[in-house]
Amino acid sequence: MGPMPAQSVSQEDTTCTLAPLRDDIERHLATLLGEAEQDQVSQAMRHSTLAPGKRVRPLLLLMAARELGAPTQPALDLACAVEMVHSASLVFDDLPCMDDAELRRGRPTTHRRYGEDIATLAAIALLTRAFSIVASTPGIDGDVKSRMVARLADAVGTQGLVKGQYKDLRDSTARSAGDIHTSNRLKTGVLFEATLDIAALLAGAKPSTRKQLASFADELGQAFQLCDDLLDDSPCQGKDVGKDQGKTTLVALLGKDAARRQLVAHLDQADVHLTAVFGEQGEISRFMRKLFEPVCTSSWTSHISSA
Ligand code: GRG
Repeated sequence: MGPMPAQSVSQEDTTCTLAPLRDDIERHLATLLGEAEQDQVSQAMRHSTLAPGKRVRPLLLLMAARELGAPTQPALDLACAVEMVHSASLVFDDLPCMDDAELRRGRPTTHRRYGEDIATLAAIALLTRAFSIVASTPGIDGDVKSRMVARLADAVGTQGLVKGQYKDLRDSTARSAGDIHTSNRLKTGVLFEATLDIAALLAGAKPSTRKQLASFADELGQAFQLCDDLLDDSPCQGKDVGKDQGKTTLVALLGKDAARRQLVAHLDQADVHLTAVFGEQGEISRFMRKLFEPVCTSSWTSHISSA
């Protein structure tokens, strides 16, 4: 396979057939983070969240909810809540005490634009707003909402993003492939898993469906992180280049070609779990193909298209 295009997982690639869903997400995020509040923290919340991200998590939630037959309006609230959690994690991740990044989603990072104090407050406010949205979404049974809140909290906490970030900050040199797998699962897979489980809970899906979706999320998380590592030295991703230097990533451990092969293997496995739930050629499978097409070998895309 030739070199990967710099814009390999760009907004255009991922959303050309999903424009209406993406528009719903953008509009609803803007409403939830309303212009009415003009203080610096609110501006910083909008700066980070309304910046052009790929919206992978909210799109997955909406597509899964739709395919599982869940109601649309609560799904949109929940999708935006998950994106706020993700956005908060990026603001924290970019802080000087963590990755010390200058650029995110093609814009100055939130602390570069508003200062570390405001960025920290904005990330905390995004996180608490997200939980408030989940807890107060109309049209969902109270017990189901509690389970969603717990699911999201667990994905953030000491067995989720926080642990993944800790391992990345303090434990990212001289790692084995197994350590990297764990770290990638915590940093990325667990939030995908919570995202899809929230859609499944909203739809009242059966345990076997939730299990398949959790396995899909794990494979997607591994593929996503491999993709991120492969693109670390690539400009035009809208974020700092070369942030993985000094870290043991799978790309550093195995080389780019083997890392790409692993990426394809994770995507193949991801599709097996998706197919078990939604059948062949479901909407999420097509989305996955678009999302990863530019970084994958043709064998993966033809495998999916002929499935
Ligand atoms: C309290 C929420 C919270 C987190 C604290 C800082 C931290 C712990 C975790 C950060 C973990 C982290 C940065 C994971 C990386 C996840 C990832 C793959 C980010 C890139 O996601 P994309 O490509 O980005 O979906 P866009 O910008 O398109 O949304």
